[in-house]
Amino acid sequence: FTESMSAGQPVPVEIRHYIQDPSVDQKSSAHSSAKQDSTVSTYACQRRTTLNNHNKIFTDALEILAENLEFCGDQGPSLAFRRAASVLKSLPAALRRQEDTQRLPCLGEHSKAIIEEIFECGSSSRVEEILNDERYRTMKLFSSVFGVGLKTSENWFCRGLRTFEQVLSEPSIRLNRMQTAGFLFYEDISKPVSRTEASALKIIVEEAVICVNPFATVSITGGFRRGKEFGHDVDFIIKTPEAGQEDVILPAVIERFKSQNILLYSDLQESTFDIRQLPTHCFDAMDHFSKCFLIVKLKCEQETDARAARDWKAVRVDLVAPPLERYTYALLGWTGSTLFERDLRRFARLERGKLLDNHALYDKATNTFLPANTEEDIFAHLGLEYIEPWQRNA
Ligand code: DCT
Ligand code: MG
Repeated sequence: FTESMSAGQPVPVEIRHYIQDPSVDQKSSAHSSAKQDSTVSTYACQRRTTLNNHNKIFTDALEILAENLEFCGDQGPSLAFRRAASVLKSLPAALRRQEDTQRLPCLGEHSKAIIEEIFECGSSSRVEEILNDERYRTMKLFSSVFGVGLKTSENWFCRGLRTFEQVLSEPSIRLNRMQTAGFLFYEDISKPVSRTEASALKIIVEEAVICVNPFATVSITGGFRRGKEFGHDVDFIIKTPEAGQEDVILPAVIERFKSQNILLYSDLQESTFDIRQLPTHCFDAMDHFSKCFLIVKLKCEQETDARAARDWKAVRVDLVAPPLERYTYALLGWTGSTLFERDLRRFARLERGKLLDNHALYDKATNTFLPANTEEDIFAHLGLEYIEPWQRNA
């Protein structure tokens, strides 16, 4: 951990947890003023985090530090910075002075030092250094390609590669199908998808789904459900009216997109869901539902690229089709944000002795699965105040 930091840089200390009595009513955290900061919960699922971030100057800096640590494989310390940023995102106002950080949870010495420097100089020298760092810049570039993860990015970096041109002209590199599509459509899919584009896609997905099953419904999930104006993809969850129909729907949607000549890439992952294997104890892994990762053509009004002379834009779309009785857990999981979900699961396990994932909620004390028809039911089982999707931007 120490070695991963550049020489001479302060080292983040272990993040302090100001674990609260979970039975304490968290109502005040939603409207906390600086005076009430001691009530800010250490769990993101007990904070209301809208997109109205009053502390962007600090959270951007902390998230760059987190990202850089992720690129170095230091997941633990990275998470500490993500948590620190998340706490600041939930505050009802901007920090005004360094002392405002005193009673906030999840802010370690290192995060506080970064905030202090930003107060004093307007920016953090460590962050500036990272932004100019060759490894950071290259990892950021390579991992921005669909299908290129951190391992592959690091491999390419360690081999001395620095640009897409170098990667693509390196004879020993064999791209897989996903990476090939990632490079082919890079220009389009690296651009943010707008809410308007997401709504246009919803109509296309709905039309295809209804052709297969007129009673199935499509809902937007992920960042757009949390109210974001832009996303890196569009996530949809499909609800089928009867159990057992979820397995046929995605292959049929893919076939329909093919016949409409709008499918540019598809990776269908068939369901590996087995109710007998619940509860899972692996909460960070992908869920077992039928899902697909697509790149589709979305018709645009105006021609975006005169040279390409095309009237469409390539867009990344994810579809998930859980069994009907798993729908609520899947919807909650796919709505995110990632940190919000992580803390919901952590809270369930540590504070309530329950296991939550995208498939189910399990009570270890009674060895039973807890039923839920709505997301509100799940929050209620956990003894949490309901947090609306637009307040889950932790
Ligand atoms: N998720 C999940 N299980 C998976 C994959 C994703 O629970 N196997 C959750 C985490 C967040 C949500 O689904 C959507 O994922 P992303 O699209 O990566 O995140 P986002 O919040 O929608 O961000 P963006 O706006 O960039 O798309
Ligand atoms: Mg998304």
